[in-house]
Amino acid sequence: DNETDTCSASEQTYTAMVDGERVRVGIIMGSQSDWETMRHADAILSELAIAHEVNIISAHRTPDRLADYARTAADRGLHVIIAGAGGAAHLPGMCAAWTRLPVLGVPVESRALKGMDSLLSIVQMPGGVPVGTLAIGAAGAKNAGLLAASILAVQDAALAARLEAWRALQTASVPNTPMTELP
Ligand code: RP5
Repeated sequence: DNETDTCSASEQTYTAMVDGERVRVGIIMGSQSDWETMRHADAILSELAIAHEVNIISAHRTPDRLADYARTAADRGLHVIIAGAGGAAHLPGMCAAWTRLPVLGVPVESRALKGMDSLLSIVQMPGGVPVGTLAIGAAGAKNAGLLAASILAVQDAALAARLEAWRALQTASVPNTPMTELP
């Protein structure tokens, strides 16, 4: 682990600590327009008190930024990267090409093809460079956050307890029977 507060990559400076915690998860997205989807990953990580960073990185508009980010990610102390993109969504795959860290891909719902283009672009990685692909849209972003938490929880007992508590609350919130009369 890098012991300094920040780590300079060639182009950008990334903060290594948030609220005294080392940043373990990086959320990246191809465009500002992806935030509406990717905010659900950000929200779940915040809920589970997992220090994380959020950046806009486009595989085709900012290719050097991507290479820089992904190649330095492991040395900067990240454990998981969540990458969301839409359309010809090569961001997660290109990110995975530059790092050995687990990359979770979130297909953002595109206007033209409703995210089927994003899904197929992300999920169909040829054998050799994996991307763990989640569902299209908000559910996928939320589950990417939860999956990142599960991965980190393997080695972090306090986080494992928070994640189990989160799951227990979710279970408790499901009623046995449906409300048959709508308010
Ligand atoms: C992709 O193109 C982004 O991930 C985004 O989902 C999509 C559209 O981007 P904008 O035209 O809204 O910037 O690169």
